[in-house]
Amino acid sequence: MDGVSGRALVWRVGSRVLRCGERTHVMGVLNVTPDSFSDGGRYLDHEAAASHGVRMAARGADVIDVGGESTRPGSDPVPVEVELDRVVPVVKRLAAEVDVPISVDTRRHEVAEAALDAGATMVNDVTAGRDPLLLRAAADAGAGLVLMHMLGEPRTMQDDPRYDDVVGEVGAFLAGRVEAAVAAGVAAERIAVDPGIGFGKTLEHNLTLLRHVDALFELGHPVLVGPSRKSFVGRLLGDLPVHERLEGTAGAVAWLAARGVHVVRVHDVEEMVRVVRVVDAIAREVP
Ligand code: HH2
Repeated sequence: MDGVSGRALVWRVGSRVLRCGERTHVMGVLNVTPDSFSDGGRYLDHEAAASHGVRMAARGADVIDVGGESTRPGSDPVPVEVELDRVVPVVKRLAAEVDVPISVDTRRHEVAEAALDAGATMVNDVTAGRDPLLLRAAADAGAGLVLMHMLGEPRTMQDDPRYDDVVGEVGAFLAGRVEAAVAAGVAAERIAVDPGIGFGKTLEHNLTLLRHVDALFELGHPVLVGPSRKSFVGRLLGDLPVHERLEGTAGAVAWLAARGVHVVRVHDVEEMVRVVRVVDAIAREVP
């Protein structure tokens, strides 16, 4: 199957090597925010956040992604001090308590630097390194780096997004951002790419990107996709609210795993680990 042709792909993250061509890896989402679209307010307390991170690792997450700023459509940026206060203590606790890489979901170099100092070994940037100092911070730390496509800003990104060829444009953007990251000193084998489901895309754009996700394998980097509980799932199921999108998310995750996508970013770790284990067993030959 073409979709699994990236079998040999590895992703270097700090001192670890994720063999993400061999099976679908699962990144668990930990939002330390009051306003994230699906779990806002649940893990704002550091204790609750850290316990949830530990639970996700125990349930099979390969990476825990800690974020302190919602980037949902219409959201406003939070002050950097607020983001630091939310994220850094949780990263520090988790880095000491779990044996999987901790990622920081941020677009700011100050937060990336502080989280990397606190024990994170990956930076997940929804702006794909718009802040050049963030790329430098990732390079200096030898961190893994996720470069995601977004059209515009969270505040306005869903106001009539347009593309002539969404798959081609997203792919070309990501190729350009990989070049920028490498120019800033990030080793190529530390970089993963993400089409940014829901970030400046209509329902049809999201579906087209998912349908043709294997086109991104040509970039030669691990491909990470975050379909979890997103509005396209709700829309397809008669406007289901966010907490009723588990099965729809499972459908998208199963599709991505069957295509050979390397990492899925999800909220419901236990359930989605079960989904990818079954799909991987069917779709992938044991090496
Ligand atoms: N989606 C969200 C946030 N960060 N990072 C990557 N690489 N890919 C994604 O698809 C992605 C992401 C949005 O989801 P969530 O974190 O649950 O919501 P919020 O931004 O409201 O905190």
